[in-house]
Amino acid sequence: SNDFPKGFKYLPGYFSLEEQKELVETLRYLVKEAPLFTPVMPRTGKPFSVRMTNLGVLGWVSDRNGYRYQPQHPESGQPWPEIPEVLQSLWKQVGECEAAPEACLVNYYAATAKMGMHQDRDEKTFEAPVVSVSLGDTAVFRLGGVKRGGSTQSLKLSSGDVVVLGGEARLCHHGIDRILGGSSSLLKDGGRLNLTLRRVSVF
Ligand code: MD3
Ligand code: FE
Repeated sequence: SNDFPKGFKYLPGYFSLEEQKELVETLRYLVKEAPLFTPVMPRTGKPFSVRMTNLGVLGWVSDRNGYRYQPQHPESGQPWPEIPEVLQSLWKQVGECEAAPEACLVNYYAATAKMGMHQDRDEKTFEAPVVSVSLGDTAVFRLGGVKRGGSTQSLKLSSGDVVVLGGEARLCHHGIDRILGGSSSLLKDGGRLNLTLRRVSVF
């Protein structure tokens, strides 16, 4: 169907093109400080096709030992850079959460990258929403239910779109089926950036 789960808010075109360009410039600087790394699956060590980094006091990592949040970059050992003001402000405006975000996971998708269906369950609280920002090439996003194996729907996420995953939607299965390579010229080398702002600790 075309109905979103309760707590799923889709805000297409939330950021103007000028705002997107400014955000990309900010991210270019921050990603120099905390370079993208290639996470690997727990136990198997199979690499993700998505590259990642984080901003904030905690960042999500995956390595042979498991998934977890940690305060430092896994390769440099340095603390993650702070979450920039524009994203703190976004969280205040759409996050419906008293507490500040602790983590901003930055996912970079080359045109061939994808992300399998999963739930986000590594946080200590599911009370706070996840707020997602898409930049660059359009993604074909798949949204399922809280239980795995149920019906799913597909939605295109374009540059400047914001999605808020609160309430029931917070624990819905989701993934990225494919990237529409060349659909945006925002990123000089193509591909897609997705930012997810999160609360990790109980507040
Ligand atoms: C629905 N990221 O980082 S963003 C992730 O485009 C992740 O990079 C995808 O899945 C991406 O974990 C999807 C939209 C999104 C983010 C979190 C969700 C949808 C969600 C959490 C629960 C339900
Ligand atoms: Fe996710």
